[in-house]
Amino acid sequence: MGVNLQRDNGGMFMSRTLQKLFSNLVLSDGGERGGGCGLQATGYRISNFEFRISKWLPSAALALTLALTGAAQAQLTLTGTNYVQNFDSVASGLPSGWSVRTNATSSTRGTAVTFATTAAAWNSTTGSFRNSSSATGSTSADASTVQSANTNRAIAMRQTGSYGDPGAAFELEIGNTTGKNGFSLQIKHQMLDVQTRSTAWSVQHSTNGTSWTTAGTFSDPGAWGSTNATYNFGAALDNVSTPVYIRIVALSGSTSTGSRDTYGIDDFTLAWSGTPTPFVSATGSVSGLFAPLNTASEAGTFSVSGAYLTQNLTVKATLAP
Ligand SMILES: [Ca+2]
Ligand SMILES: [Ca+2]
Repeated sequence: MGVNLQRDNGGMFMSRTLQKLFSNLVLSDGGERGGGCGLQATGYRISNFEFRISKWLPSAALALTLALTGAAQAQLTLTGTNYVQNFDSVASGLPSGWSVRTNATSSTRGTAVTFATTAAAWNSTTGSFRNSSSATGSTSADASTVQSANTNRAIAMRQTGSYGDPGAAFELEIGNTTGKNGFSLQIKHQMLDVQTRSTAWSVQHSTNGTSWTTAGTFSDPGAWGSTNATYNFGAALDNVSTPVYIRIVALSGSTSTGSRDTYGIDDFTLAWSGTPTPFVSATGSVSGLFAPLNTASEAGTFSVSGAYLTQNLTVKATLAP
């Protein structure tokens, strides 16, 4: 958000706007001389200053949103208080922000690969990411025709010795989390075709695509069906102005021998808290500056900082009588 520096009444000094977006707002310029934010008066004594929230600038906010959208159309834009993805429309393609990848590692996102939108049977051994019937409300004995007809879909993948083992990843890219905090994820891990090999699927998050934090790992249960899991991301994804990534990834090669499972995810539900309370703080003081009439006073220096600001911050100098 921006900062307005305003003089209380009349005069010629200090009427400017600094723009520094997002949190950790610090005024580091603004004085006619000296460092920091200098207040300079002519013929007046500056007795105090105060902070107050000034008008919001909708045009600035709008421009920011458009710029982010234009930069990467594949990103998901968060609205409201949660994001629920049931994947029931994947016959038309992956939802906004989602990609499926191979060759992902602990420090890379890997390479986006094709998602097969045509419904595939759970036991299809073709190495692929694909549109599958969800395990929720189904039974392991469902024929492929029943699976295809099921309106409850999931996104799934089958690893092979040359495809996605290791390095398969389901990834969601979010444009930003500005003004949002306290993220948590609920997801259904689905074991859709039980085979003898085992793959561990890690739930990870990142704010840069290269440094990833593991929130939890889903180990092969060895049994068909859906498993609910919840992951708390702490403050790691709070109020981030740049893209945020969440993925379910096979970081290590499968263990044991024989065939590989078909694994999928469904009902990906991301929740967050409301906008955190804005706060401002100040260090330094500009009180007690004094100069004869028509003579510049000493420059006073102070700094203002804040976080989670949703409106401009106005710094106001009040002149003593
Ligand atoms: Ca579904
Ligand atoms: Ca297995």
